[in-house]
Formats: sequence, structure tokens, C-alpha cells
Amino acid sequence: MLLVLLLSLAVDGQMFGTLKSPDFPDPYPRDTVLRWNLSVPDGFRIKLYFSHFHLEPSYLCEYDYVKVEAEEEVLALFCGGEETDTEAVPDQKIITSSRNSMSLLFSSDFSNEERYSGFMAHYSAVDVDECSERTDEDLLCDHLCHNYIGGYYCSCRHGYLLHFDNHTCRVECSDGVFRERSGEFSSVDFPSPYPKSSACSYRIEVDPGFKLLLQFDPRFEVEDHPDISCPYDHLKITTGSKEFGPFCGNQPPAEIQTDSNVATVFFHSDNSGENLGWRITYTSTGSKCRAPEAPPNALLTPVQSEYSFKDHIVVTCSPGFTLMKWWIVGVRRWSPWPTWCLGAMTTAQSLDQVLSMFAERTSSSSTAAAVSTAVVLLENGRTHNQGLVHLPVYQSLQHVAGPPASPPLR
Ligand SMILES: [Ca+2]
Ligand SMILES: [Ca+2]
Ligand SMILES: [Ca+2]
Repeated sequence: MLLVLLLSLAVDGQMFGTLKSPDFPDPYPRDTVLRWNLSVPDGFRIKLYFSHFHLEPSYLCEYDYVKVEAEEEVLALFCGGEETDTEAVPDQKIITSSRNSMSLLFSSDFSNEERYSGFMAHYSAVDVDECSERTDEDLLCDHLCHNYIGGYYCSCRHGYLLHFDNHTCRVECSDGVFRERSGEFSSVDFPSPYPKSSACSYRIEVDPGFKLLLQFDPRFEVEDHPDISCPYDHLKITTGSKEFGPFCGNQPPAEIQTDSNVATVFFHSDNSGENLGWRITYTSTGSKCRAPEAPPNALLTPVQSEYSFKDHIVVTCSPGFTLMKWWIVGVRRWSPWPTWCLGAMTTAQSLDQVLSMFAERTSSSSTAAAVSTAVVLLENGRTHNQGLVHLPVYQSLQHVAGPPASPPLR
């Protein structure tokens, strides 16, 4: 009559322990199946070794055996008293589980004529060094990994913040406003991979009257998906009421000619992937102005085939002459350049006389200064009486003036 002893023992949460065959050190009984299910806390794995092993030998351990399993995988199958081609013994081997559980199965068949003494084994919990092993892709630290007994934690390089997922490092990147007429900006660290888990917005604001042109660096790489439009990372641009994007993938978007003097570039990245990012160069162009003609006795620089809004022009009087009065009428209606370099009236007294004549004719307050060089800034004007649009902002060495509404005396 067969008596099969089938027993399963769960050993939870112990950090170490000893396992023995039934009746050890006396011979183990026949027809016995005994299983130990070991588990230790998360962050540990189990190390097992045998201090004594003596089981019935059999071809491929088909009679009596000890089987060590973890994660439904057989880590070892032992039987006999010494290693042969078909039988393995534990000897000095250390068996380690990949995670925090392990099971050991002892099985004896119906015979035990030689009276084998069985086994004694020891297990203990050992720390998993998550930082050096990196088995689970999802748990890797984005930047720095710190191991400790029973766990690990992540931190970020200087300038980055740990995202609430505790693994990825994000950046603060939403404070940039670009007010220069041209410039460039890029994803953080470009062309090294951009930070994960970040939402960045960049604003360009140039003076009203300008139109922004955005151009992308040929090196462009934003994580994409073959079927779905930019589900992970994307770049979006809004200019006034228009939206461009989302953009992702390996091809830079075509240049964007906006109708606006403001644009917002928004960039989102998710918590995975290593992609180079993007760089945007922007320029802005103003309305075109007709090329001004140099006033008498003066030179204009720079000489350009065309001038546009906000260009600077330098008016330099010939030696012995002083710039008396200037204004530019233009953009919509460009009149002859009413600027004079007068040699005859360079004293304060005579200048006042000229001014009073201007005032009579224009009924507006006008001032002027006697300087020999002025930098004139072409700018948006207001509609003045008589329908002229003038461009009143300029700077000179020392002078700012409101222009008269109509051309003064020659
Ligand atoms: Ca046996
Ligand atoms: Ca650890
Ligand atoms: Ca990504």
C-alpha cells in the first residue's frame, strides 16, 4: 500500500531560514512530496545553498530529487551524491532567485533501499542592487540611481527636478520670452536628448508691425508613432488665432511664415525615450519703406536696396553743416526726405528763428537741435492731419522732436 505524503509549506517574510528533508538527519521517507514556498520582502531576492545533500541517484533524477523553482522557471534539479553526466548535485553552488520568491520541491519515489540521508539547505534574503542590474526597463532612473538595502531611489542632475513618477527628470522651461527681432532657441540640451516629463513653452514677442518667420534646424527628432499622430512628444505653435502642429518625427517642419508679431511654441515630452529634439531660428520682417534720398549736404548710411520698418538710418551732415530738422514721411506715403543740413543757421539764435517759422506754418510744437549726425529709426506712424503718416521715433546724439505736419520752408 502506497502512502504519499504531499505537503506544502509557505514561509513568508522571513529573512533567512533552514530547510531539511523529512526526518533529517535520518533517511527520508519514501513516497513523499514536500514543497517550500519562500518569499522575502520586495527589493530582496533569495539566496539558497545546501550544506548537506545525499539523495538516491537516478538517470536525469527521475526517482528522488530536489527541484528549485522561481517565477515558474526551474533553477536547479538535483539528485544523487556526486555530479555525473546525468545527475547534478548542489555541491557549493549558490542559487539565487531573480525576484523575491523561490520554491523548493522535494520528491521521493516508492523505494529507499540504500537509506539516503536527504539534505539540509539554508536561505537568506539579499538586497537587489537595482542600480547596477537594471532588469526592469520601466524602473530605471532617468539620471542617477542610488541603491540601498531593500530598495533604491532616483535623483536628478543639477538643474532638473524629479518628476512625481520618482523616476524621470523634468525641467522648468516656461519662462522664456524672446523680444529681439531675431533669435533662436531649442529643446533643452539640444542636440543631446531632451528631458522627459516636461512641458515647455516659449514665447516670442516682437514689436507690432513685424511678422515672424520660424525655421527649423535640419536636425529634428521628436518621438513619434507610426500610426497615431504624435501621441508621446510633440511641438505645437500658435500665432494669434492660428495653430501649427503638432509636430513630431524625424523630419523638420517646413518654415512657418506667420502673420503675427507674437508666437508661442509649446513642447511636451512624456516619460520615456531618448530623442534629440529641435531648434527654431526666428526672424522678423517689417513693412517695406521706399529708399530715402539723402538730404542736401548729407550722407545716409547704410545704403540698402530697400529699407523696412525699424531699420536704422544714419544721417551725417557734410563738414560745416548741422542737421536742423528731420522727419520721415513714409510707409504708406513716402514724401521727399525733408531733412536739412544747414550751414547758415547753426547758432541757437538762428535756430530759434527757424523753429518759429516752422511753428507758424504747422501750428504744432516743433523742436530741433544742431547736431551733425542722427540715427533715424523707421517706425510705425500715426495718421497725422493732411493724411500723412509720419515716422516720428528716432534717436540722435541728443535730440528727440515731434515733426511738423507739413513740409517746412526750403
Ligand atoms: Ca527512492
Ligand atoms: Ca536595493
Ligand atoms: Ca518621449
